[in-house]
Parts: sequence; C-alpha cells; structure tokens
Amino acid sequence: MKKTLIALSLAATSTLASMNLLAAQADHINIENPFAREVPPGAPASASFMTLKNNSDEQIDIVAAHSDVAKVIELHTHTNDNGVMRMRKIPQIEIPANGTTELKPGGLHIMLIGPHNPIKVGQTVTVELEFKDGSRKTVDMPVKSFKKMMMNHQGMQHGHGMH
Ligand SMILES: [Cu+2]
Repeated sequence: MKKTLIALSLAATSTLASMNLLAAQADHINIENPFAREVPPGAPASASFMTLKNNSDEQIDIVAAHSDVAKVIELHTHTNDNGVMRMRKIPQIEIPANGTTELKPGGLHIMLIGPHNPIKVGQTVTVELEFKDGSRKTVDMPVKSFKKMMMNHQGMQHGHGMH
C-alpha cells in the first residue's frame, strides 16, 4: 500500500515537470539571422526581420512584440494591392509545427514605430517576442543598412561594365 502511494506521487511530480516544459513555447523556437533596418534621424519607423524555426509538433504563434527602442511595436505583413505593396498590422505571426517562418523585407516583419533615437549600423536592437502561451524570447539583433546593400550592388554592376 505504502509503495503504491510513493510510486503515484513520483509519477505526478514527473508529469508536472514535463507539462511545465511543454508550456514554454519560447523554448521551442530557434531564431536565425535577426537584423533591424537602419533608419535616419526623424524617420517614422524601422523594421526587424529574422528566421523562426519551430521544433515542436504544434503550431506556435507570436501574438506581440516588445522593445524599448520605439514607441509602438507591431506585427506586420505586406500585401499586394493591385500592384501596390502595402503594409498592414496583423494579430499574430504563425510558425507551423516543425516548420519555419521567415520575416523578410517585402514580407512579414516586426515594425518599430516612432524610434526614440536614430537606429544606426553598429548598434544592437533588442526585441522581445511574446508567444500565445505568454512565454517570451529576447532577440538581440544587429542593425543593417539597406542603402549600403543597394550601393554595393550598383557598384558591382558598374565594375562589371568597365571590363
Ligand atoms: Cu510595417
């Protein structure tokens, strides 16, 4: 009789422990290549991007993002509206079970509206992702310049033409 009770309480303890692990959706998300877009002083907004990998058997949703670099942080997507690309706010970003969701320029992104300071190359921007179960993940991301990328591309084309 006593043995059975001990066995039962051990089983209950280990079940609780595994439930706690399962509850933290943030622990099932791996983040690759995060970066934020450089914006000049006075720019109304910047955006951040990353690749999210879900290693669980259930879909995981980002329901909010937080950061102290800007006044308002929103989850956004781009839609093609009769040939015009428009951004709109969405309630969540879904990461499929055992799948990948890519946040990239022209697609899904996390909008940083009303930066408190200019966001410059060399800085690190910290964004906290909030998942549906309330768990959170902090992402530190370098700031990249899109203008520089475009200039490099043009420079390469120019160099090629001179040959
Ligand atoms: Cu946006």
